[in-house]
Parts: sequence; C-alpha cells; structure tokens
Amino acid sequence: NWPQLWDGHMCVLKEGPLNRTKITENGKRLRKNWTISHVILTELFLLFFKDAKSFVAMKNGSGRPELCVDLNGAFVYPADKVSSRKNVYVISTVLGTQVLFQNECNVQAQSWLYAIQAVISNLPCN
Ligand code: I3P
Repeated sequence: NWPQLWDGHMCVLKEGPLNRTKITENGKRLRKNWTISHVILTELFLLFFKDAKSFVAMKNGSGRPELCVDLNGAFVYPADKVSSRKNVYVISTVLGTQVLFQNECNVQAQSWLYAIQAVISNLPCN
C-alpha cells in the first residue's frame, strides 16, 4: 500500500516535471510512449506520478505512482542515439527495466542526472 509505505519512510530529495518513456521491461523492448510526469526522487526510488496533484493525493492516502524505479544497483547515463530528442538520459535497473527521461532544458536534465547518480552511489549495490 503506497500511502503506508510512503508515510514516514521516504523523504523527497528532488521533485519536478520530466518527459519520460519506458523502453524496456524485464529485458523486453517496449514501444516508446513519451509522457510528461511529476517525478519524485527518494533515497531508494524514482517515482513517476501522473501530475503533482496525484503525488499529493497519494500522500493523503489514495493513489500510487504510475511507475516506480528501484535505484539500488541501477545505472543512469546519457542515452545517445536512443532518441531524436535532446537531453535524454536512460535509467537501467537490475531487473531489466529501462526508462528514458528528458527535459528541453539541458541544465534541468543534467541536474536530475546528478541527483539520481548521487542516490545510486549511496545505495548498497552500486
Ligand atoms: C515513435 C515516436 C517516438 C520516437 C520513436 C518513434 O513513433 O515518434 O516519439 O521516439 O522513435 O518510433 P510511434 O509514435 O509511431 O510509436 P523519440 O521521440 O525518442 O525519437 P524511435 O523508433 O527511433 O525510437
């Protein structure tokens, strides 16, 4: 139960909008479907919500993220040649999920890269 899991256990390290698409799940290629998400970085997870309201609703006891990426053992790096978009990065998890994230502003995109890298390097499986 997400609201319970959230309650008192996680703190928000970074929060804001990003474009994202999942490209691989359990090692299997998926068709790209870029969407805008409200993204929450915690010490363990990168959470993708439909919008900021959905995140507030989850904290108030209803709803859950659309996508939850386990950062323990994950990698994050520039996604060169994976997209025609600019400022695209890929997060690759131990379970074979790959998510692209993107922001038109390279400073914004890079600040997410650095924040996610910092979290990963603090986790036991890095
Ligand atoms: C895809 C869509 C994606 C694009 C992808 C296309 O077409 O245009 O935005 O990815 O390119 O295949 P469709 O909507 O028909 O699925 P980028 O925006 O990241 O380039 P790709 O096939 O080269 O990944």
